[in-house]
Amino acid sequence: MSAPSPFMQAAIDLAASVRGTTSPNPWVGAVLVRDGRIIAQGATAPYGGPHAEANALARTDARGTTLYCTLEPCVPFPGKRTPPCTETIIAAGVRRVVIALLDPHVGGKGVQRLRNAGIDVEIGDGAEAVTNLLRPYLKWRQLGIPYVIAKVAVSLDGAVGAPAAGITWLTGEAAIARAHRDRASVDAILVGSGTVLADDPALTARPNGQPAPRQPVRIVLDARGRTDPAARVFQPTAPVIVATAPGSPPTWRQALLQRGITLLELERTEGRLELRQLLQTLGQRNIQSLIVEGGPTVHASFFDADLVDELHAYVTPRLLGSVGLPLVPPQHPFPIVHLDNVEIEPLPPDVLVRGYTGSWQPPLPILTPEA
Ligand code: AOF
Ligand code: ZN
Repeated sequence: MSAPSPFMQAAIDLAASVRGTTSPNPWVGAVLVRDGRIIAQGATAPYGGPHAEANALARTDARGTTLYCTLEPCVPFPGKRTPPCTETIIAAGVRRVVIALLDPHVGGKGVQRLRNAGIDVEIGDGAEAVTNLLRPYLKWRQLGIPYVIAKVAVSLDGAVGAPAAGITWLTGEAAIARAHRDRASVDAILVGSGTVLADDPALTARPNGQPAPRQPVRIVLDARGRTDPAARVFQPTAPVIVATAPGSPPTWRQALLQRGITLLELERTEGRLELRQLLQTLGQRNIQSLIVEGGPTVHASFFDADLVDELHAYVTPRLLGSVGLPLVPPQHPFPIVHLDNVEIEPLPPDVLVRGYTGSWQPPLPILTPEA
């Protein structure tokens, strides 16, 4: 598929700039063009606030202009929080609308409404780029479960740390900053009880060293109730969900509940927590995207259940040798994984390798709405 036009690229950049701040709304960008020049632009506000198109149109006289938007403008539906963008566009006198992608929630009705009002509508400019940008939203809309990113940090010999040698942290400043930006752009972060016991992480998003205004939900998998309710992750800086199994100690549960933590009881299959059940529950709570940060058994369980959509592997230039803890734990099933759409980002001295696993494929862009 072809590259977006420059105006659509500008709208995509706006959408990307608000990724993770609008959920469960999709992050959308819109630019208004007159005589070959951008005269106004907008991006989606946090949930409940104005949409991208409304933000762009509020800023100028839009009569006779072309509006580029990354997603199909919305139409009325029960429970809607903002005025429908189609009506705002029509009322503003826009002449032509260029849309990258249809919104599965709108299903072509927005395009139809604009065309019925006599507006020229073109669909498909930048469709591939917007599909990738909106992968979490599209998967959640299609399957009702979050888009899962597995994040790992590994040495050149595939180890995630060497506690016996006092090495629990591998990456440098640039990689840490990148990981915090990613945390700030998702709805939730998940770790296993082993990571809480070993590292006592806060699991907050701190891009540029400062806490992000919107913190991801923190999720801890703790089937047996091994974690200390006084751990840093349980401090009330962001919502916390603990997924446990039947039989974890009632006193431990009570201590967590007293801290305002949400407890989910999951079934166990062959001794392991039902992760699909967890994702369904999270999807129902409007969690569209999730970073799984480990440790190795948690990663293995997610990969083994074929629930990982994207891998972020930070590779750090050292060998941890015979004391290294392997990324793939021995005795635990772990599938072969090939990545596609691979991007490589140097974060000296580390390197980030990112790619899609293909576990879920976004639907092909629909270019013509059904009649
Ligand atoms: C747009 N532009 O920027 C976004 C859209 O409850 P509301 O009024 O906020 O509407 C939410 C729905 O609007 C959401 O489910 C999705 O289908 C669409 N999001 N639409 O025209 C935007 N964020
Ligand atoms: Zn809208």
